[in-house]
Amino acid sequence: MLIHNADVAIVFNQIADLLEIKGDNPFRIRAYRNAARTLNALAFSVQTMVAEKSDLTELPGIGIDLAGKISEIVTTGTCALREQLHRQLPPSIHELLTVPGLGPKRVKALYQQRNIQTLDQLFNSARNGQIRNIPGFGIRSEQRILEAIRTQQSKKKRYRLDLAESVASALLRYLQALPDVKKIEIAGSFRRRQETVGDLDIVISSSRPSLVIQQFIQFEDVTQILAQGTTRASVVLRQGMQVDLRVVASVSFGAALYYFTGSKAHNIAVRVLAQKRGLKMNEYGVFSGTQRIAAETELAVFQAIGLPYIEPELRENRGEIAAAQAGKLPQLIQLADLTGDLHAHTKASDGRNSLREMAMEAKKRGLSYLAITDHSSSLTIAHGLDAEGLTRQMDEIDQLNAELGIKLLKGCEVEINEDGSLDLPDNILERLEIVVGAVHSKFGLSRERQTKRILRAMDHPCFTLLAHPSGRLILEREPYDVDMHQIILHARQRGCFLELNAQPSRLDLTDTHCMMAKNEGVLISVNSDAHSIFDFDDLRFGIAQARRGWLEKKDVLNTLPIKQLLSAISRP
Ligand code: DGT
Ligand code: CA
Ligand code: CA
Repeated sequence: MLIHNADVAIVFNQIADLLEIKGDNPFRIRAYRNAARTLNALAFSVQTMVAEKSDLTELPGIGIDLAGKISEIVTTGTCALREQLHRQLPPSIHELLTVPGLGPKRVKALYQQRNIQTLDQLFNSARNGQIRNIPGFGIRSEQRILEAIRTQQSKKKRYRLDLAESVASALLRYLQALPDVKKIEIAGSFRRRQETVGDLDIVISSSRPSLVIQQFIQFEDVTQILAQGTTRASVVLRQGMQVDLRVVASVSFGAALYYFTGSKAHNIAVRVLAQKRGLKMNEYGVFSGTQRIAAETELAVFQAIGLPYIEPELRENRGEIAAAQAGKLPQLIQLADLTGDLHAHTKASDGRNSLREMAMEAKKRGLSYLAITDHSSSLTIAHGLDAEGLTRQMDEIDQLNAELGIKLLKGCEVEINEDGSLDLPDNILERLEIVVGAVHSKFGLSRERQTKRILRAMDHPCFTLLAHPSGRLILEREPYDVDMHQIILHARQRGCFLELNAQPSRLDLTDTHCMMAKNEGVLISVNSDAHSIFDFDDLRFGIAQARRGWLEKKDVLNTLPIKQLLSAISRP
């Protein structure tokens, strides 16, 4: 795991904040802050120093204790002291630190004098005039807090990608039908296929921009016009989502599309690169002096600054620019690369279609195998199958396999019990071709116990792959606390696999964990987790997420032809 000096500095500043809120010794707090500053200013990597066993105490302001903390952080990725402090304070206290103008001193006063622990409590107290009398605060700072929380909340509202898609589609159809709209593309996080989007950014080319703007704001779902000019407008739709529109001339469509696709961090890094080549770039093009040398297509823009085309999903400034320069961009996986799907349900548990219907649909979509993985019995809300039910289903699969022309694999989505054991007897597990282990209970275990639980489940010789490894539901439920790096390393050691669940409410693994698995050489299975024949549609969301995680065809288990797949998942 690559850990930068800045990462260590962040941990030290967090520790200093937490110590300060607790009212710890000011000298100790200052030592952490100074150490963070030292680390940020350092020209060489402390992780390398630790690896080379250099003496960290030779760095200014770093004593034996801090040196120990640094090596702890660069080797484990975390710090026991920080976790301990987190446990001693309310878990939501860090929310308060995100409010502009609230540092640890003020958070300490709010917490200790008014017992304010969450943003909601802060907001309500401020609204009720209960902040102004705390020493160090006044009516003005009370108002500033209210304003800051309001803007933070309006900024924070995000939408799941699939919901954004459904909102966008009607608007897109309306705009595409306008005679003055030449090219149109939704840019921003939507085009980068981020799992959630804050707003939609639409780029249009037209020779009559103000007319297009007029028509845009007349769209039936527009409920509020935030801004309107001759080439741009921002509106709010009935569903609450903001849409920013830019209308440009055809000659600069590529430059505008590139700019508004972002991400901002990517744009900034690319602009620096252009500057190094003596070029200027913005949403109107790439310029050499006053001469525009590229703008019409994205590809032309990339070429003008000496780069190959970089796919939108990669544009997050996570190394894609260096990879592009080195000719080492990944050949990203595509939906058509999938040869099968290793996680699907039928009416036998909580699915809506029969085994035959699911099989026929998967075949229709060009898949050559489908694992049937209904729930095991302890998941009663999903009417899980017991040993007898599974045996019946296996017989049915044998019959269909002889008839349908798509290979059905005998599987089960097996509950991982709290102690890491699996929820089916061994003699049944041994008869299954694929065992998809899943956590659906006890989300609140400590990081250590939750990680142990999953590692132990993977130790079972029949375990094939870990379903939705983090358990999160996007914008609804946080992931449970686990050490994903350790899980990935264990998967490699055990020869098992991790799922990228394609449901747009899950998209679990996350993009960065996909990247981590790839770097550690663990294959990912992009699965629909279909509960009806329509859910195979979700595979494209899974593929988008996989692409954001830099995955190539070779990194994905279910791109293998059936024969190789069976040998990859077979038990030793
Ligand atoms: P979102 O809407 O929060 O999901 O994320 P984005 O990436 O769609 O961000 P948004 O809507 O604020 O802006 C769209 C794109 O415009 C962004 O990805 C990059 C570009 N952009 C916006 N602000 C800046 C800026 O200050 N500098 C640069 N270089 N690009 C920017
Ligand atoms: Ca956006
Ligand atoms: Ca925007």
